[in-house]
This record gives sequence, structure tokens and C-alpha cells, in this order.
Amino acid sequence: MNKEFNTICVVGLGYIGLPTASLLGTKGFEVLGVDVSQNVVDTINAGKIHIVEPDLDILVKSSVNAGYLTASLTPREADVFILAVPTPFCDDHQPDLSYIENATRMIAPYVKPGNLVILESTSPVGTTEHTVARILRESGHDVGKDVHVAHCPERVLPGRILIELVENDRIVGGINARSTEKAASFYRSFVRGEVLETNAATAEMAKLTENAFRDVNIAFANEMSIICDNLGIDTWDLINLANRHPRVNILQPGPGVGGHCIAVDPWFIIASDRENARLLETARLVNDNKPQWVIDKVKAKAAKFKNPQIACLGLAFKADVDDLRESPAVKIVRQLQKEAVGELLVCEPNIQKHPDFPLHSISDCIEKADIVLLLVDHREFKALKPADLNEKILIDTRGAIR
Ligand code: SAJ
Repeated sequence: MNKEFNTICVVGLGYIGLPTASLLGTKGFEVLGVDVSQNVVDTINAGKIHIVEPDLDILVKSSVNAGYLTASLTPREADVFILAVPTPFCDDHQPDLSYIENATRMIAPYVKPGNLVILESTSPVGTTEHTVARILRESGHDVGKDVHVAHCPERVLPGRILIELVENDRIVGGINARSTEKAASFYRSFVRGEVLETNAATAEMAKLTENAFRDVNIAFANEMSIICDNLGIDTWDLINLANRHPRVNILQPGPGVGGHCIAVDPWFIIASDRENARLLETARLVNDNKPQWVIDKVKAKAAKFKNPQIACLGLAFKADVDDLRESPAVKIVRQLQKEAVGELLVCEPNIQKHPDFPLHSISDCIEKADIVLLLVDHREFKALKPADLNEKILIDTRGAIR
């Protein structure tokens, strides 16, 4: 165990903060997790979890039971502070930094000389310096000398968080060389991947670039899928064939791009240089318009029935997770419901219930449906065979039933 860092305060106990806090707890750090929600705090202190992620329950339970992880509404003194709060965008796609500002203000009174403050939240370029370091300076800290500040973006994939937290290479960028060095040494104490050092702005941009890269590539697949559909070509066959070229690797088309990352982060780059971010903005629009294309397709098929029964398979933003945030599937089902396109039979095997849609079993959906709309390639749906859908109209937005 690194003597320099014994106590850790993690602010924000969501999809990144909680796995990070509990992982650190199992590595022998003394961790305090801070969240604004009493319910989240109580749940974690009881050794339980409020989100679904493979094996996270075991990790939280063992670190809480061993006394290495506790949760609280307020921070306390620590060697390292990790900020893992959301960075959404406002209506005009401008980044909303209020969570980062509030979290920094919250920890400022507990920070002391020698401490390390790490921003893990995905952030527009300049946030580590102009928001986190600035607020700490305004609170009287000698930032860069006494208090070290760095950005270390999280890069874990929901569904594989606990593996990727340890295995992924990490990028660490401090507001000065000493901050970078300190933060890198902290991550090296528990990460198996390589820890790569840079400055704060490059670390911020690296994270945004990774997600923008993926967004642009998914937009390419989504655009091709629409063109292929118009030309009567099976997109998935086409992509499989094109991907046999040694330098081509096309991603998978779908009903749109969801989640809290890929559909959000490119806007942070666009907001910083709109004039030049032309490809990025177009990609965002292509992906954001894909749900409407799916809705139009369903409506065209539904028009052939008097009272069409439409099975909507999946609500999550991607396969085999329970996360419905920014899910294109939810957007599509909501719109179909609003326009009363037919009788909707919704199935989402990863959640117990939904406030707006009664949930049905797969077999119930398939049995009653005239139209089967596959929205998420959950493993349960991929097990379906074309023969199971005899005489039904299949709209498979993920190419899952082959
Ligand atoms: N999607 C497609 N086609 C594809 C791949 C994805 O339509 O070929 C869709 C998914 O269905 C989903 C969305 O894109 O709606 C995003 O899913 P994802 O699995 O690509 O990514 P996320 O949002 O779960 O996690 C991403 C990851 N970033 C990259 O892969 C570059 C993860 O490593 C980041 O840590 C995470 O964003 C984050 O927190 O920023």
C-alpha cells in the first residue's frame, strides 16, 4: 500500500464513483463515498447497491463489511479527493458544469496542504484549471504547490466496469508537472493498465475525442443502414462483407446512440469550436435523427393493420444493461405511444417495472404481435430465431435476429 495515499473521498456515487470507491475499498484504502442522495448513502452503508453492474454488489458488500467503505452526505478530510459527478449539457448543448462546481465547493473546506484532487468526470477542455483549480484557489488553497489537481478521465464501459477500471490504460493530466506526477503515482497503485502522463487540457480532450470518434463511426454505420434500406440491401450482410477488408472496421447500426457519454461528449468539443467541428456536429445529428427514421418505418408498417399489436423488444440504451438513460429505444416507444400507432407490448428483461409502460414477457409479446420491433440486442432477444416470428413483420434495428 502506498503510504502517501491512505484515505480517499469519492464525490458522486453513480456508475463511475461507486465502482471506483468500492474497488479502492477492496485494495485497502479507507474510502468515504459522498452523495447528495440520502437513499444512495443509506443503500451503500447497508452494503447494497442502487445500480446494476456485474459483480458490483459483491465488491460493495465486501468493502463495506470490511469497514473500508462508508457513505455520507458530507465529505471529510482525506489524502485524495476524486470527483465523479455528472456533466450533462443544457438545452443549447452547452456543457453544464454546475455539478463539478458544487462538488469542488463541497470538498474545498476539507482540503489541506499535501492533498491531491482528481477530476474524473468527463469535462470540456479547461475545466480542471478554470473550474476545479480556480474554486480551490478562491477558497484560499495554494493550488499547484500545496494542493495538487489533475484530470483523469474514466474510460470504463458499462457492463464491464469492474474489469476495465483495473485493466484499462489511464490518461492523467495535471495542472502542473507535480500534480501529474502525484496523480499518476496514485493510479499506478491500483491500476494494472499503463498510466500515461500528459497535461490537464490534453487529458480532457483525449476523453472527448475517444467518444466523438465512436460517435462519428456509429453515425457512418447508421447512415449506411438508411441508404442500404432504401436500396434493398441487407446492411448487416454488407458490413460483414466490407469488414473482411483488412483496413475496414465498420461499427454496428442501431436505433440511435444512447447513454450519458457518446451522445453528450462530442457537444463539448463542438461548443468549443463550432465553426470547425463540422463532421462532429453532422455525426451527432445523424445519430439523433435515427430514432425518427425507425418511428417512420414502424408507422408505415402499422398502417397496414386495423389495430396493430406492436412488440417493442428492449428499452435499455444498449445490450445487457439496465440503464435507460438517453435511450433511443425509450424515445421510440414513447413517441409510438404518443402517436397511438398501435397497441404496444413492451419487453425489457433487465428491469422489474417501468413507470410509463407495463412490461410483458418475451413469449407474451411474440405471441400477440403483428409487428416485432427489436430495439436492443439483449441476449434474450438474440436467442430468437426467424422461425419464432413466422408471419410477423420484423423490424430489427440491430440486426440481432438472423
Ligand atoms: N452503439 C451502436 N453501434 C455500435 C456501438 C454502439 O449503435 O457499433 C450504440 C449503443 O447501442 C449505445 C451507444 O452507441 O446506444 C453507446 O454505447 P457504447 O457501448 O459504444 O458506449 P458507452 O456509452 O456504454 O460507453 C462509452 C465508452 N467509450 C468508448 O468506447 C470510446 C466507454 O469506454 C466510456 O468510458 C463511456 O462511453 C463514458 O463514460 O464516456
